Amino acid sequence: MQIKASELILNPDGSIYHLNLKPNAIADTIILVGDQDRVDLITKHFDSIEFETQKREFKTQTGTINNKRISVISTGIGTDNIDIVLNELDALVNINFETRTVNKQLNSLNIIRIGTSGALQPDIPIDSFLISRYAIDLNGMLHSYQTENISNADIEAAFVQHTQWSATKAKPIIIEGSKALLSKFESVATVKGVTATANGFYGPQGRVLRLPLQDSLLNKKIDSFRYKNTKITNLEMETSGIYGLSKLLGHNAISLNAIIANRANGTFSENPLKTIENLITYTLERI
Ligand code: R1P
Repeated sequence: MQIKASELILNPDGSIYHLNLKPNAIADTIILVGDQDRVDLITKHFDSIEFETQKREFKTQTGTINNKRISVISTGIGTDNIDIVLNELDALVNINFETRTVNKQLNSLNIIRIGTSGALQPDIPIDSFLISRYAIDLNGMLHSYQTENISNADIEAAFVQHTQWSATKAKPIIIEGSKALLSKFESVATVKGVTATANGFYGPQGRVLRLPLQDSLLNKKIDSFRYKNTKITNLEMETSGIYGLSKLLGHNAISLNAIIANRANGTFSENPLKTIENLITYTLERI
């Protein structure tokens, strides 16, 4: 079936609408970052850069390090942007832009997020590296898709009950990251965790500046949630969207978090840039 021009939108040069990329411009291994300035922080380690483009917050550089071709793409903030990035990346490798049809043979990407995040548990040190074994989607974006086969109903029900999750908010969904990529990137230098993905930075992550929260105890309830010795370790704004859409589309994804804040004890890294640079080096050594 042909995908209409209003659904698969291409720019006049044949590149995909937001990412501004043509199919051969991306590698099979993709590093996603939130901040567009982080793209150069990563590719400065590359041996060569063959291509770069930017539209809005979506900046891409594709290059080579140790004979491995990698694309680094900034997503901006939030799972609304992740919806754009994951769908357009998948289109680049699985849809023929000439015929506007889905390829018979589907390709699978390896997607690695290098992000920043705040820890929720007091024992997770500032400046540590946390790998998300699972993501818990608190933001609702994935509910636009059919998620029955990627969710974990038992843990989700326990979480909803423990937190007395408001029925006016999107139902949380718990999604597992890629086991293969987890074992590739975990080491004694990493903490394994469950990453909660919120749909905002302030209220949705329990921060109060001037506005009172719908549930002022929610962060405490998230902190104290336990399921078979598993606890929720950190909060950020992209991982569940990446895990959910990667699973649905047949890609492998893992999220590596530089812990630059600890929400449980109110501390913030003295040198967050150094922690991010250390996580970049750690990731590139194992990729
Ligand atoms: C909020 O300041 C942003 O920082 C975190 C959050 O997920 C959100 O995107 O990640 P990045 O540093 O990767 O953008």
